Amino acid sequence: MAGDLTLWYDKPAEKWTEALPVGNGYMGAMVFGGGAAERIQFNEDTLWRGKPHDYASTEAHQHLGELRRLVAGGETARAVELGRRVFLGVPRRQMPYQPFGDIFLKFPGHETPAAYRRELDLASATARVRYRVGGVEYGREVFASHPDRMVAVRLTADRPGSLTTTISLGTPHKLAEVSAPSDHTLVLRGRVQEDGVSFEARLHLRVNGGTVVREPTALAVTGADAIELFLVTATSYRDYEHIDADPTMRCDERLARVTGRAFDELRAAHLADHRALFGRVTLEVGSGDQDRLPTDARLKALKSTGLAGDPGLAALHFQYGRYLLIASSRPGSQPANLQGVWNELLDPPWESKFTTNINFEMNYWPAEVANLGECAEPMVDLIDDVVASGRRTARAYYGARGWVLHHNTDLWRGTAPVNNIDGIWPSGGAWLCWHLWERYRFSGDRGFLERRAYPVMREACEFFLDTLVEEPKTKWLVTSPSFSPEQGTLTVGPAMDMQIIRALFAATSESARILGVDGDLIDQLDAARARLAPDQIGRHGQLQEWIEDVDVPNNAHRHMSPLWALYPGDDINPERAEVFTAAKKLLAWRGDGSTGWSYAWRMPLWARVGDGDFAFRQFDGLLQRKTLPNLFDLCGPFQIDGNFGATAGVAEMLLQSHLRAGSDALSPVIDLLPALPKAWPAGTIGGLRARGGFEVDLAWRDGVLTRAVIRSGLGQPCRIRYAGRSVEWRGDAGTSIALDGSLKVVP
Ligand code: FUC
Repeated sequence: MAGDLTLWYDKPAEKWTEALPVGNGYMGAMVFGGGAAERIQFNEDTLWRGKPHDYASTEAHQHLGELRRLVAGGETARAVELGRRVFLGVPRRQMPYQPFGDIFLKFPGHETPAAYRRELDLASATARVRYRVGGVEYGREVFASHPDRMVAVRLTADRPGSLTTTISLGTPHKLAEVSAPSDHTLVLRGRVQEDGVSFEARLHLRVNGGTVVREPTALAVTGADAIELFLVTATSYRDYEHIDADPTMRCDERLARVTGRAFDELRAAHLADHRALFGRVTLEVGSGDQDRLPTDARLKALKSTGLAGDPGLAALHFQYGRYLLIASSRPGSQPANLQGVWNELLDPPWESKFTTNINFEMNYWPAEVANLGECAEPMVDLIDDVVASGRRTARAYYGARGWVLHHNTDLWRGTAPVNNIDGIWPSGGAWLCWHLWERYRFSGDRGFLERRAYPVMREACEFFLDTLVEEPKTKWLVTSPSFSPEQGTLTVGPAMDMQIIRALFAATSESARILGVDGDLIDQLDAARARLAPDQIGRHGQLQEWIEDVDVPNNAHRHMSPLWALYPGDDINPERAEVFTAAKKLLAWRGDGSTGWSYAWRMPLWARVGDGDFAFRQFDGLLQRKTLPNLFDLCGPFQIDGNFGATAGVAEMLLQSHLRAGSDALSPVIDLLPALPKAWPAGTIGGLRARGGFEVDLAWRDGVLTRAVIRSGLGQPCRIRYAGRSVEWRGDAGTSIALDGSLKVVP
């Protein structure tokens, strides 16, 4: 039915990519739902290979001059050879995120369950399984509680004494062992490597009725009425420079909070916590016959109906992105990595780290607009770490002040270039700064700007003030050496760098003005900004990706780097008509997506140029071609960025607030339904956020806005626009205004 936010299936998951994810920010778990054999694979976000380590090569700086000379002189092959030899991190690859372990449950006789259903209910963040065997209905319920930092499992049967199962723990790690110290505890203890992170998981068992027999590494329960399991995990990770915490003590503490409390009480705490975040945003864009199908069948049916034929699935996918962010990124946890918090592989694709030339940032695109601002806190914390390690890299590679982060970081907060020469790209940290500035623009939180954002942005600026070089022909200031992610070869001043640095300098200078500090720096930034290589329009009328006009028409590369200033940036907009038109040309050249995230990036980009139908086409492509049965996004393999990017993309189709009504950063132009696709003629969205502390609810019919409610959180002025009309509004903090489709005030 419409609005039912449930993924469901009529058979167990066979593969990991069919299992259903739960998470509490720190821990993730994948529920398979097998009849005779249940597997719940779990993770903890601080379990990584490696140990505290600085990847910066201390000799790199000696070669910077030569590298720059080779790049500037067009001696690319030699530059590439030198770059690879002397300018990459040590070692060249960062460390991978690790799986933790598995809970296994065996149910003899349950090989052919009847009336089977497994589901993930997004509104309650609960995975459930139910089926019948021999006239008994069996149920399982799994949730990951953020307030109690554990995963809870409850097994039930509708006839007393019917639950018989063997419970064990497993792990893919070699240096680990499982024990059963009591008839209500299983312990998994180990290390990732001899000198690396140590870990412990504790599974606590509570049974109603029946008997428990302790085996060397398992607990066998016979004839119980109900069984409850509580899983806590811990590692020795304290921060990126220390791995000396005691996982046993941590497990003791975590378990002590849980063991004395009733399941219902723990569940109530979980529900209250989850609903407070998840319930802030609602979306309805219609319903159809496919609402009645299991989720995997729904995905397959798209081949004949397209996503337009299943609007309920679009809404489900949008909310799934919000669900996944809540489950993988909470204050105090690690941020969502390439796989969020879910990973079963010792060698996951791209090490499942934080890739900053698009993927990591995309994870956080929905945070502010989709009303989950606090879920972005782990990203802000990570930024503080990479400022510290990035200072060392700035010195070691460039002899510069400030801090730099290249195109990847990991648990150890590596900031040096890694992997290959495309890692020699200095703008990852500056892109992260954009998120700090945007967080201020959405929240208006001056304390955040002063204490968290501005100091970090100022130091990022210092790095570029020290390292930008003058391009000899044009005299523009450019980055060197650099790379346009992940195309071409070593270069200077690719459009993306210049756009990100322009945005950084502008935001930092404006922040300094708001805070009334650093007058000299403001002057320096404004002067340098005026000399940065500008957005250029090439001979085909396209926005140029590089300083030279060498773009190849219809290059459909997955990366949309030169369109950064169109989205997520805001500098390319209809007020700069020529550049805006050139950006559209390049966007059209890029065509449809390829990887999941590249479909997802095209969604907000097309929304920014007002083409809801083409944005929708990318959403459709993402779901038809790059989505797994559990609605996880595919890059090639599973990679979560496309889930988050699509959620941000849908928001961007329905509401935008990039421009300003005047000069104040907190006084936005709020565009209502700027890119509504024909596929969604009627619908409602509630609770999206606009910059300046606003919250917006919209309703439309026959493709036309019928009602908008805008609530002001900060008392800032705004201009509200729709279909060629606009109205100015300034309401006190806490007040709201309701408008009809002609923007007339209505009750
Ligand atoms: C970038 C992308 C790849 C992949 C990787 C994690 O390098 O170009 O497609 O997403 O990150």
